[in-house]
Amino acid sequence: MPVLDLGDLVDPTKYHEPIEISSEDPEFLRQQLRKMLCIRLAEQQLAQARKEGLIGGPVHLGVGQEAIAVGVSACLRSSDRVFGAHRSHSHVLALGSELHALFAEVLGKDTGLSRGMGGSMHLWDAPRGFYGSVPIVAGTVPLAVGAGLAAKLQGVDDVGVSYLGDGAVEEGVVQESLNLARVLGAPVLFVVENNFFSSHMHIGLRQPSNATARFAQAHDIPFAIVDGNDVVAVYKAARQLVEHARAGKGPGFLEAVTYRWLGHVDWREDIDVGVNRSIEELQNWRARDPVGRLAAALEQAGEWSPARHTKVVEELGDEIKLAWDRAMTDPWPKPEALLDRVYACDRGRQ
Ligand SMILES: Cc1ncc(C[n+]2csc(CCOP(=O)(O)OP(=O)(O)O)c2C)c(N)n1
Ligand SMILES: [Mg+2]
Repeated sequence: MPVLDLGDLVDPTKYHEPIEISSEDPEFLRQQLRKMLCIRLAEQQLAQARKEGLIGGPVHLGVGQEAIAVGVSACLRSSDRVFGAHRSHSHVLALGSELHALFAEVLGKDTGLSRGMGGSMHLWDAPRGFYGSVPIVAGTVPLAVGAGLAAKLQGVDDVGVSYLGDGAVEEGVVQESLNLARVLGAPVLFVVENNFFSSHMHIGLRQPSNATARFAQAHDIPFAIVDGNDVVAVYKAARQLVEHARAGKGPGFLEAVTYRWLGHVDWREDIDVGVNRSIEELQNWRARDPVGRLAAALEQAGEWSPARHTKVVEELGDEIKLAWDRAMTDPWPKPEALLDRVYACDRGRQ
């Protein structure tokens, strides 16, 4: 059998055209566009603030990858159990977390998602279905399997969701998680955001194939490979796999091919340090913009306009400014919170 491969999805000169939207309701698509724009602008705010030295810890930004979290979240409900990792701002915002609570967390403030105890890489918003992100690569993957299995044992049709990167797939625990999920029939969706890089190393130097879905194939888990910069493609594929899991048929695996416009961490583009990462490649990926391609498709269908786009960007800009300014003036956690919350975050929020 030939080794699975991503085909022309890896060619950054392709897929620049407007996405195919005829199957979806325009109002739904406008909501998806607004969400992607909100995530983009929020992360650009974080990039700028980090550059200005206003944020103490590192921030891993996913600018350019917004369609994945937005498309997947459109298939989820707040009783599902979602887990992320070091690059998870989009995951929480797509589930509906407040901008202010995210910003406050990144700043280490008492009002943050993890009450200022975690920063950018330790997010938590269980009321909206987000059970946590941690910087240990692949650390939350088995937790998502456990959470999905718990739903099954509880007799509810909620699902676990594990966002992970192409680098994370190389951790042994991911193979164990895939195997366990399949053998126990755990309702869990593995979502690989394949942006080709693990820190600065390209997948071509790490793996014999660029397709991580071959691990799903090896574990007999149904999978889909999609253009991760096409929110409709992500949504449709995720919906099918989530429905499969909710119906008690076991796990699914979605490989979404994408690219991060910024470097591994913080605001720089890292075109000078990345192996195989050139300015030409970056420019081509910028042209495969998930936001621009949906906006263009809606415009072609007469459902969007440049004036409307500008208005939404302005509205979101105001929302972001308000949330940021509030987070900046919020209080720090009190020192005793260290003993109270770090090992009992749930209790702290009750
Ligand atoms: C167990 C572990 N090993 C190494 C690291 C250092 N590290 C942080 S992020 C990262 C790359 C992860 O790549 P990927 O999973 O593809 O996610 P991406 O950064 O591309 O979103 C590495 C190696 C870590 N945090 N944890
Ligand atoms: Mg990666």
